[in-house]
Amino acid sequence: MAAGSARYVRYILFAFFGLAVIYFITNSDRVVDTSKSTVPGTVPGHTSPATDHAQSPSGSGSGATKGDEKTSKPKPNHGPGLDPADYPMAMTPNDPSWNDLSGIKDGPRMNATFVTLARNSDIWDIARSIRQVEDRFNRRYNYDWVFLNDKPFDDDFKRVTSSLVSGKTHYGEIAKEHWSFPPHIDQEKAKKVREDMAQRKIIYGDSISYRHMCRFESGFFFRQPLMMNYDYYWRVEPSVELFCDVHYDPFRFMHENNKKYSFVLSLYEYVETIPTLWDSVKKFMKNHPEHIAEDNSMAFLSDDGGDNYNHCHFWSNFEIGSLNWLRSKAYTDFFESLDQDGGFFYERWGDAPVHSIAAALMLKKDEIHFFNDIAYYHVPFTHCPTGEKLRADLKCHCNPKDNFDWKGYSCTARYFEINGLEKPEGWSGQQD
Ligand SMILES: Nc1nc2c(ncn2[C@@H]2O[C@H](COP(=O)(O)OP(=O)(O)O)[C@@H](O)[C@H]2O)c(=O)[nH]1
Ligand SMILES: [Mg+2]
Repeated sequence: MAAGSARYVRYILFAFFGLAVIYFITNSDRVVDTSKSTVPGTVPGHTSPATDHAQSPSGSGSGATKGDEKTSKPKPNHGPGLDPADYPMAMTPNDPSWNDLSGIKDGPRMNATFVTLARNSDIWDIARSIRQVEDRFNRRYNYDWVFLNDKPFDDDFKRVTSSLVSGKTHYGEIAKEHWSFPPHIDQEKAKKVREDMAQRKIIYGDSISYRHMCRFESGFFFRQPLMMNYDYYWRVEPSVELFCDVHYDPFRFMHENNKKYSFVLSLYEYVETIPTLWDSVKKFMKNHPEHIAEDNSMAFLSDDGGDNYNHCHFWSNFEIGSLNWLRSKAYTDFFESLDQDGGFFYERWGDAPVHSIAAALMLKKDEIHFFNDIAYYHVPFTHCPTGEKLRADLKCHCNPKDNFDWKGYSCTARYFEINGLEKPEGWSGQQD
């Protein structure tokens, strides 16, 4: 009897010990999980916005968060260094894994980042843009995002943007010499131009900051310290919209197809803002014939073999491009030559014609890409793919009637023609 009850006591003790061990394991796990979200405004896998000025463009393997390790789920198989051949991209609905839009996408990542130039006051307008880019693409890829400003970003801006971006966020303040008048500019002459443009009601004609912005985007964003270790960028502005799912990685598409510059909208530039830009370009072409590509897109820019500029340009508020190309001697020689001529201040040269002319003259035709499947809006123009099936496949929410591509003021038809490309289904009904 005594031996029997001792046995029961032993069973009870074993059971109690077992329960205690289980309780301890579960509880300690919860403590670790909670601790990763104790820094306000941060998300697992992000650096704290208050301290994050470090450079760690990792090609974004950052989807593997602590949480994944603790719950011992299989680690997402993505990041730099994986063999692309093992992870073919789904480019059409017929390709396997086309419909796999949940979770983090397996496969290689490019050394790439989103980049946004913004003021603190742009916070809610850029929040809208980020949310759409994340929902339509980046939540599955977790690429980094670099924010640049001529003033320090405030904590609100950092907190809100970091909470929305799925990759790492970095915040950079632009050096004075990249956001000011170069010494050779005659201040009196530049002032008179602004006054005259104000009278003629030319958009942003009297603005100094807009001119610094255009010069910065033309010549300096790609050589900011935070951008130096990346190979590709995707420019995102406040208040833009993405209307369709992006099923594949456009950075990887650029890399694998040797594309250096891309666009979704093109149009004619306001003549009043660039009266002498083409003269400067012709001077550059004469001084640097070595930088002009043989199979270039001069026919996109000029209807008379280069004598006159037809004002066509790619709209640079959307760009996915190669940073190494912008940092090349060809592009930097081009920018330096234009900058010396002073038109960023004596006129109001925009970064869109500057990038576009450079791409059209110094890249081979097939290094420039039109992303028909990235549907996009920046006031006041929309790129919405023609072709009902494509829009349904991509779950687009744009009104096809808003598509600007085939209207008279767009240059996209010209791009198609000079490249011998077949226009997409439904284009001919959209010409007016
Ligand atoms: N930090 C900073 N960003 C600016 C300034 N002016 C314009 N930007 C940014 O530069 C980009 C182009 O400016 P935006 O006002 O959109 O010009 P628009 O698209 O040509 O009408 C946007 O990303 C703006 O947030 C400025 O003075 N400071
Ligand atoms: Mg804009």
